[in-house]
Amino acid sequence: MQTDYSEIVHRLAKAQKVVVLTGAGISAESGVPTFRSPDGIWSKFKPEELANMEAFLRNPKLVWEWYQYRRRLIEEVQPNPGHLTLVAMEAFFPYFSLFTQNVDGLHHKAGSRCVYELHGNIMRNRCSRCEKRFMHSEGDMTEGLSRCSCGGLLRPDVVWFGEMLPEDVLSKAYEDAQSADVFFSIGTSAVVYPAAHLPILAAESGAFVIEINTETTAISNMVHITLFGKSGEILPHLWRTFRERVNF
Ligand code: BV8
Ligand code: ZN
Repeated sequence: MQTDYSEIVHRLAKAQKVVVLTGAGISAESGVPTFRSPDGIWSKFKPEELANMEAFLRNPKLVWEWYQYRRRLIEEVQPNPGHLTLVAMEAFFPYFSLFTQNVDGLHHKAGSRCVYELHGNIMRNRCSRCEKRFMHSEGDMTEGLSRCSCGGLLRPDVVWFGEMLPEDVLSKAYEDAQSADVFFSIGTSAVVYPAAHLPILAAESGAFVIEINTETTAISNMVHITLFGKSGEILPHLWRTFRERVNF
């Protein structure tokens, strides 16, 4: 069934500002398991058991092993056509920004420049006292608690539950969501806040909101269009259609 992209093409053709939010779904076709799908990485554990400071202090070995497992997996994967299409879109629009909840670094690896990491990056560790960052290969630790030279506890440089998102990134995200002409929500179940608030804020502020997902989500009833399917297939197809229509 041929999807009718005419409304989307029309909106994109006159858009000055295009803003994108991505979640784990955009990396699924690269082989990175999502969080909440049945075979997702949280199917065995609950986020509360792993992605928070209390769990880390209670069982640092388990949490480090979970991150090391994910890091080894992510080091082997490549961006997929969904990531690559967003790189092409960034080059086309007068203003384009990409906010990702993903910590896998695949947007950077694909070549996106205007990427903001809402939840940090799994390939870095951070000192919980002086905030110094280390690439994770430096002094890997899966045993116990390791410390920075300042004595602070080292931890993965990601945002855990109950932790604030990077202030500068979050305020930029709110600013862009409120002023976008077109807002894409791609591959996210839209259950984790404050990131999940961005498409809602965009819709409330007058943006045309397009969701791309393999299933309905918590925001499907409030976006303008949901394109059901894999982002690695829909994005390249949509972009090809757009370029033909505006013969760009
Ligand atoms: C904060 C980093 C406050 C670590 C992550 C009750 C109500 C509302 C909010 C809360 C609440 N109780 C607690 C909260 C706050 C909490 C929250 O939102 N909880 C939720 C679960 C209810 N939020 C927080 O704690 C945040 N901080 O609020 O601080 C505060 C205030 C004052 C002072 C101090 C603090 C911090 C949230 C960040 C947590 N960190 N990750 C790590 O990765 O290890 S969250 C984690 O979930 C990832 O970042 C992930 O990106 C994010 C969202 O998940 P998704 O990306 O959407 O992935 P998911 O698997 O869920 O969905 C994938 C989707 O893709 C699916 O829809 C699927 O259908 C689709 N899909 C699959 N394949 C494809 C596809 N789509 C397209 N193509 C495909 N091929
Ligand atoms: Zn330190």
